[in-house]
Amino acid sequence: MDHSRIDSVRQYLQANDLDAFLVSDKQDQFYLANYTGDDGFVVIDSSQIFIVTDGRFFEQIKVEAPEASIVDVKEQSLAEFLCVHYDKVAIESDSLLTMDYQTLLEKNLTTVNADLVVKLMRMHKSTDEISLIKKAAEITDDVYVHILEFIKTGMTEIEVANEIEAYGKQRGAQKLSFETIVASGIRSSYPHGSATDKVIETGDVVTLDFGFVYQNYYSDITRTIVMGKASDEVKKVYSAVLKAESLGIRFAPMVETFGDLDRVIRGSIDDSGYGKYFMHGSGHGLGLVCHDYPIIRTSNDDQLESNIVFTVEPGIYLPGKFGVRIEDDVYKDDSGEMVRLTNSTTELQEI
Ligand SMILES: [Mn+2]
Repeated sequence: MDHSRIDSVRQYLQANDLDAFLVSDKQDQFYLANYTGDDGFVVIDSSQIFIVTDGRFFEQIKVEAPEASIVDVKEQSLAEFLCVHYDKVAIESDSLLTMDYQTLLEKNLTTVNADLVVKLMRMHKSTDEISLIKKAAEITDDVYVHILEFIKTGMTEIEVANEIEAYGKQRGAQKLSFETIVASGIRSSYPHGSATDKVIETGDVVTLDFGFVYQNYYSDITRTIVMGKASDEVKKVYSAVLKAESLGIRFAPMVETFGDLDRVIRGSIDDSGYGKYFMHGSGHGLGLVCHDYPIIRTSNDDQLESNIVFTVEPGIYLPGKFGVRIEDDVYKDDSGEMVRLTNSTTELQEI
């Protein structure tokens, strides 16, 4: 259990004149209380930590969170527990059932939405957290080197995805960050084309987007390759995406907010003439989930501070033709330098 994190929550409670904090998000429960049970709630007040759950998790709690007091939901529901002990509670809506929430309202408990309180804490990574993300990212780099050797025309996308997944797990990954994307030919113009039984053919552009989890921390990488020789149009689009990505990483220490970073990346794609074919955010935070806070889009005003790990992932998708996306995991260190956690080559690979 991380006391400085618990203290931050208690400072928030005090500053806002609240009695307790209901943690419903699973990753927040792990982050604050080291609890990994897939059912239950963590409640933090000014002096105690409670875990409200059922008997399946009691033994686990004794090991993971020995300082927490267990509340058996069979004896007292979450709503009853909160109403008996508190008047004003900060709640995370993430995994709170509407039914539980309604009971809280009926019992006249005052609630304050606190969805972003822990998410914002989680945004800044400790040295230990960064080294775990780096381990996860190193697995993706190893997989990419391997897959460049492995992939051949005549294989299906699913065969390639299976190899990516098996190799990553062999390298020590706990699980996949998300369902592996292998999108070839016209399918590469779908920003999120999961692998299918389509056969990879000569001339296909292939988008590989995958990631692995290492000790609960996520990585996420995308590379786009060509089977055979790249056409002039593919080369042109590829260099436009690569330029935008490199520019984003280079300028990140000089911009103020994540919105500014999005404008730099988007501006670069616009300048290359492909602006309308880049229809998603230019990156996202990375941590205990793959799409962590913040989402990097023009409207985001969060300061681009040091030790926030995030992805930079511009893409250009030409409908009916092909698509290119390049994605890396990075952060700004305390001296203001950008550090890359994924280090796979970004040079266009013609296989
Ligand atoms: Mn991503």
